[in-house]
Amino acid sequence: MLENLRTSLQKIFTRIRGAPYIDEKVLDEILSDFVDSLIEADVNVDLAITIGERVREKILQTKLPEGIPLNNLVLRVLYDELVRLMGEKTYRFTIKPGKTNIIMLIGLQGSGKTTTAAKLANYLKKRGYKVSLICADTYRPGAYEQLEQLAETINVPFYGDPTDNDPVKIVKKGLDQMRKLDVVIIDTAGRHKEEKELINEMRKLAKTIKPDEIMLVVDGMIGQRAYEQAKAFAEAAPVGSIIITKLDGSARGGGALAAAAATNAPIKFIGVGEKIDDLEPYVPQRFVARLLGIPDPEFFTKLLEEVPKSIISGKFTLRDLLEYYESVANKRGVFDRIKDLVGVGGISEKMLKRQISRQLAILRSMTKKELDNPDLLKNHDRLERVARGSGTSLVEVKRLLQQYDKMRRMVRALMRSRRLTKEIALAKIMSGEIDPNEIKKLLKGAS
Ligand SMILES: Nc1nc2c(ncn2[C@@H]2O[C@H](COP(=O)(O)OP(=O)(O)OP(=O)(O)O)[C@@H](O)[C@H]2O)c(=O)[nH]1
Ligand SMILES: [Mg+2]
Repeated sequence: MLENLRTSLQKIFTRIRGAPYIDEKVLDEILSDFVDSLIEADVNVDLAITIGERVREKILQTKLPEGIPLNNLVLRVLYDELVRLMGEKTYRFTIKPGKTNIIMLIGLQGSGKTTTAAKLANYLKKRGYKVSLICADTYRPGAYEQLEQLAETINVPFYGDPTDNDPVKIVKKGLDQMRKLDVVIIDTAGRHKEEKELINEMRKLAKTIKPDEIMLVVDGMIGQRAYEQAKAFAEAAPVGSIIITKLDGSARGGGALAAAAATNAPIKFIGVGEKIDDLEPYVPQRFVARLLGIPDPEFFTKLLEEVPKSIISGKFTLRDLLEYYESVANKRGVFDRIKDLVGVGGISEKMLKRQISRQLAILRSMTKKELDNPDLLKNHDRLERVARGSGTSLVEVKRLLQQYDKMRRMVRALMRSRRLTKEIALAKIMSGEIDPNEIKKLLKGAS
């Protein structure tokens, strides 16, 4: 679906999510790519530029809630603006109970009316409605057979008369036969904007048949021209809603959706392929979320929610370090990592193990109060007591405290930037999952 737009937007989003640090320069690069991707999807150029400027302003003016990284704000603002561009409101297609709902499809030649009529019939049939199809296209050769065949495929009643060239008469006869059904879908002849005759015929059909809903079928490949087209049809007939087709793979589908949304006409369905099942109700939030590669729109609405204080204000104490050492000290691979982190490079694993067991001894020699509140260890007597109790030296105790302080800052930076608990943050740092450069940048940004 909308392959090009999706690819470029996902690239932008991956970059935002992964960026360790977003400054104005990075933001401007991101926004420039964003605007380009909209223009490439045939969104009106002025509109795309305006959106880019609005996004920038919103990002720079919003005060970030405590503990929420700028990345989240950028993601959220871009998502909001895309949704706004693509329609925002969801218009449900409803069937009125206790009557035969008459739905008439209109649109330019080749826009996908006949295919969509069958898709819609199939969609409704699957939801338990009794549906039928009527062919009111008396112009295109083969129109009758095309719809007849589709009706057969999905096994719904069909009416048409290839010998009659008065669509109004055909539809009236068809409706007479189908009064007991829930929905009758009428497929009409494709027209050009300039063809007065066909426009008049459409008007006449609308007037005499009085459909419950006239749906305009728009080819997504026409891009932003969907705007004029929707306007022109709305002037000629009471268009109730819009269906945009061919959004699969179309380079301009995004522009078509945006343009149609700009007319304020409700877009109710989108066509996403040639097959009978390729019709979907249009929900802008879900659509945009999928474009961005995240199926759940809730992800975006939660991006700026305040993080529970318990998560980001949790203090990383010596006790956490002790518990971590005790739980993993014997696991393979952990030693190399610790070597990198605490800067005891160049020593053998045997030596490191010995060091860690000495550090464990130091930690175990601390009182509960000291483990929870390292500030107490600023006291010289306490330090001496710990060194003596653990059978180590004052120097070793001091070094451990320095290493702890470094880890504490890393853990805190990660807790804040990724909204992690201290346990998960520490585990991520220790497992090497976090790029050391990212941590360096986080520390720089935090100070
Ligand atoms: N890829 C793709 N093709 C579609 C979609 N909808 C329709 N088509 C194709 O578009 C072409 C025209 O579809 P029709 O349903 O015949 O269009 P129409 O509006 O009835 O055409 P006329 O009756 O000639 O005005 C066919 O080849 C369809 O398979 C869609 O969502 N995706
Ligand atoms: Mg047709």
